[in-house]
Amino acid sequence: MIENSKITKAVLGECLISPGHRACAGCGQMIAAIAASRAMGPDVIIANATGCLEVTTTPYPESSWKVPWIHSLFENPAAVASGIRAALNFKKDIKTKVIVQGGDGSTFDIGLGLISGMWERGENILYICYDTEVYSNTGIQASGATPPGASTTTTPAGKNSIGSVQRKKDMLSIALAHGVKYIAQSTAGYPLDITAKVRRGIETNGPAYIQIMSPCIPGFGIKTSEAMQVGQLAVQTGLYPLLEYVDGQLTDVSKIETPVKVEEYLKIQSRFKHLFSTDAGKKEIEYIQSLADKNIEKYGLK
Ligand SMILES: Cc1ncc(C[n+]2csc(CCOP(=O)(O)OP(=O)(O)O)c2C)c(N)n1
Repeated sequence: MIENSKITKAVLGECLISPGHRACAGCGQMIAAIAASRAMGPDVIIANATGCLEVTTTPYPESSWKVPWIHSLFENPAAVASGIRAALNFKKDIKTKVIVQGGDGSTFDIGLGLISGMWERGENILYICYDTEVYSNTGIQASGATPPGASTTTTPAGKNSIGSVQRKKDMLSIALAHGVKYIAQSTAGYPLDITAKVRRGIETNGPAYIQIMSPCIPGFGIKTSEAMQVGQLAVQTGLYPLLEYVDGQLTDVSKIETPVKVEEYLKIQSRFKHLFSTDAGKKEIEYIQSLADKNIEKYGLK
């Protein structure tokens, strides 16, 4: 169903996360982070935002990470990474790569100003956003990445509510507007695609941004076995295409032979369950289908 030459070209390196972490069973973010880490190699320093990935891998004084890793605040890993990069540059160390990891709350919302500064300065830093489409760590609150129609603890579905009425912020366009050299999108449904893209991001001499949809078991309301399937359906519907931009040009998209209808993606997630029982919900499903159709058109996915 998915044609992507990159998927078969990933070179799997060592996984940098030890098995002893505390993420939920089947966590999509952990699947994505493990796949990302396989592209990083040993010469790397990671600045991590507050969020599930930080909390589940580094309960003080333990760490699951096999590489230097620093946590500061929810909002400032981009600035911390800038400082690390500046220190490495001063030491003439260009071999060591600097990576930021953050959730969508950190990336789309609270850390955005400092990310903007980092990109404005054109720094040689790879930023990876694990997009769970909510603030997972603090109890599934809506973020700027929450899609329309999703029920969250701050946008609960109910008699007079169809869930979130906000539209997902277009972070890829924000990155493009900053002239970020390498921009890519992937999902936890395609770990080899993630590994291949993180490798390209690391090899980029300049700012790189990779956004990975990472299904959250409680946030999406899915079974512990379903994170990869949901990540694949997100791609196969056209809602979350696998793609790459290099120097502002769309250079790679994964084609979808026969797009899957969004209902198939929505119906296995309890955050969208309410959409199937009311007329307003059915209208919202049509709207979500129109978003997928727009992507299919915009990126030439067929
Ligand atoms: C300034 C500040 N505001 C709020 C918090 C509380 N907080 C910690 S983690 C978190 C949510 C993280 O969400 P996200 O970035 O999406 O990562 P995820 O947990 O989903 O991986 C929040 C709101 C904080 N630590 N600092």
